[in-house]
Amino acid sequence: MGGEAGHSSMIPEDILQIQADAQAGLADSRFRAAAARAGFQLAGVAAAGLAKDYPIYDQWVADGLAGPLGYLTDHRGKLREDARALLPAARSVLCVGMLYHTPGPQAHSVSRYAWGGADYHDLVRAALERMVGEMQAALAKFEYRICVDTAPLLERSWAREAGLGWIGRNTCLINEPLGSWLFLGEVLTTLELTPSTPPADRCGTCRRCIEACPTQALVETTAGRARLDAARCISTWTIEQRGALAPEQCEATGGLLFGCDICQEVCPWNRRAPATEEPGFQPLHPAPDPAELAEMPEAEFRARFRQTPLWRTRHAGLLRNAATVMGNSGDPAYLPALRRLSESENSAVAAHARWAIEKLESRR
Ligand code: B12
Ligand code: SF4
Ligand code: SF4
Repeated sequence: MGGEAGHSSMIPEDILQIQADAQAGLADSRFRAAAARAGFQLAGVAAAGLAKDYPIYDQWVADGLAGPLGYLTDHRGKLREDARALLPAARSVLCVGMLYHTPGPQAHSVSRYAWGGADYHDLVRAALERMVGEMQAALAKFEYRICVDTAPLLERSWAREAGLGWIGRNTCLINEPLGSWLFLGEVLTTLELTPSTPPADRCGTCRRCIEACPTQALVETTAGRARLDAARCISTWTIEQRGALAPEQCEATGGLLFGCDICQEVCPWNRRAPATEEPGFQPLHPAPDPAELAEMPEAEFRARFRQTPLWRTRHAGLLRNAATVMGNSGDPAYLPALRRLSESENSAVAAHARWAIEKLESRR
């Protein structure tokens, strides 16, 4: 009886809603299953629209914290305000996370994310293509756009919205239990999936990352959070900044050849980070010999690193960084390699090599 009455009172909108919910439910489960099969440990959904954290970004840029990163401050900056700037009909942002943690050596000069033989941009994008392909085979046709790092999208913010983790004081997205050694990727889509819930912030009273940063690049806010000053960050200097660095920057870079992981290494949430078996992320070059790099012909550099994140600095950038590391090593055995680099046609490489020679010779 009750069932009858309920059925007769049902109006077409209800039926449509139930159908829509069923479709969304199906799409939700297809997404999560396809994400897992494509190699993602994390998957979540945010409703496409205004980026809730955009005011944080806008203020960060206004306060000059983007430093030399022009792609964050030019005309593309505003596009980050709304995900629909990248796909006008988007209804959902499907966010995924891929672990890149491997049990490599404790002492390393290359940032973990660049240890492997694959560039995550290619690897994550290919995995997202597989994921979308599987979803398209199972669901009604939908429009989509894949983003991995380079699109003007606030990836950590969307990942937070989609429940993948919280934003730590080191500014990284941290997941309990995976930690922060994660690459993020997104699919903007016209599919309407059920939004996830952002998890609570678990930094508590910890300030380890702020204290450990060798250049004080993590600036604490009055609200007890932290912002990264890109102009002070060793990752910016060694990966993004072109040309010669100032002597103070060379000093502060220490033994870091490419990128910096210090504010993540000290994070307690990374202590029990599981390891990935993804072949493309297994450690091939966590701590290359800077003298060997200095002697490496450009063609060999290209052949070895063209498909890896190290390619970002190009040959000259890595030679420049190798000179800095040799200068900071205190080891005069590097002098012959540095003398050869000081004759480089690239003025930044030659300048760093001269700085390093002077530093090593002054210790004699
Ligand atoms: C520019 C950039 C950099 C710059 C600046 C980093 C920075 N912190 O902004 C430099 C070159 C320094 C850099 C370094 C690294 N990067 Co980077 N980088 C980017 C890029 C292209 C844009 C980041 C950006 O918009 N910054 C602007 C600031 C304002 O954004 P934000 O700090 O992320 O803060 C936003 C949110 O987190 C949120 N938020 C911040 N604080 C708070 C607090 C609260 C309470 C809330 C609610 C929200 C919130 O609001 C902000 C605005 O959206 C993204 C890819 C992308 N398209 O998003 C990758 C990205 C952030 N980088 C990544 C990685 C892996 C790295 C490095 C580990 C690489 C390395 N070892 O060298 C380091 C980590 C250094 C660090 N502590 O951040 C990953 C991060 C993965 C993760 N788990 O968080 C990303 C997402 C790339 C990817 N697709 O995987 N990077
Ligand atoms: S990556 Fe290194 S330099 Fe940059 S904020 Fe973290 S600890 Fe500081
Ligand atoms: S080191 Fe501490 S404060 Fe920094 S991100 Fe990790 S938990 Fe948060």
